[in-house]
Amino acid sequence: QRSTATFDFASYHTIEEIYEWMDELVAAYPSLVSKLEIGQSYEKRPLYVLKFSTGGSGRPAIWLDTGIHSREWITQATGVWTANKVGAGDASVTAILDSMDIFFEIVTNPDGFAYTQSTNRLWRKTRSINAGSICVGVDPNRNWDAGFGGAGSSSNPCAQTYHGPYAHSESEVKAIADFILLHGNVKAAVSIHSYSQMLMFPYGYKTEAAPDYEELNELAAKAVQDLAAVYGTRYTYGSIVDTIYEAAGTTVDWAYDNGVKYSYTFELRDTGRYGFLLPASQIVPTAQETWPALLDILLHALEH
Ligand code: ING
Ligand code: ZN
Repeated sequence: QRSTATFDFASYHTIEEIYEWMDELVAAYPSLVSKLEIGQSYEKRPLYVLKFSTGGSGRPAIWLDTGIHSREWITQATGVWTANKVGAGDASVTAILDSMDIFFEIVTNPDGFAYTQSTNRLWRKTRSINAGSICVGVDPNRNWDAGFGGAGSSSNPCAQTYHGPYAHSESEVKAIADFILLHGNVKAAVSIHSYSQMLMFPYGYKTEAAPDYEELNELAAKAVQDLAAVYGTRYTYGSIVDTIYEAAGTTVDWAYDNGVKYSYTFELRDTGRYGFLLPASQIVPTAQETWPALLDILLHALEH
């Protein structure tokens, strides 16, 4: 197949290369994969979502996103590898695709991603202009309507965790929120970040345990065990607030509070040696080890 034959999954790619690869994936597996545009970024780039579906109508769905923080390059790269794996119809996903659709946004913050390639490799936020400030951008993982503006987010436009002027002010965030609400039957949402080697679930905006804490925690334990079985990479897991820190306005808290029971967020490799500048030699191993953990979550969502 064209896309699998010529694309180098072991390298980091530009936004143009990734967009081109998406079209090749659709061309290679047209009966399974299609490309939707769910909106536009602040700088008017398209917000593309790959849809994997074997048919049916109104099927339950899985939402996956990578790259909402633009500098976390291992996530978009893992997204490409993973979407290819799903597209190629790996036997492990057949059962899922028999009854569920998968929606995958790989370049979730395209303006930020372009900026990491042109100007500042460590850019995290969106690129929206903040009225009354010389500082640019909003943290798209603090902009969601879930404890918006609370602890672990900043009201300072110059901060890396600036929550923005109001919830869903960022078109990149609003497009996903609208998509998930309009769809109405999203069973699992997995939002992929780096780095720290963690698998987390709600809540981040409050210390209270989620109503489904026991089930989410057990599933996380299994997922990190299966991840470690591949290359011995150790992940910690638990609620966001217990595992990393209090953080208001995050993707998975919003998803959970809006009916997506299996809402998880990964922090991929590493634990800080290379941090955001993870060598390209680690792309494929990172994606390979993440795959069984992701499958655990998807299969659990399928069965429950
Ligand atoms: N860290 C995340 C951050 O947004 C996180 C940690 C992820 C918190 C998901 C809450 C939910 O601060 C990175 N590296 O982005
Ligand atoms: Zn992040």
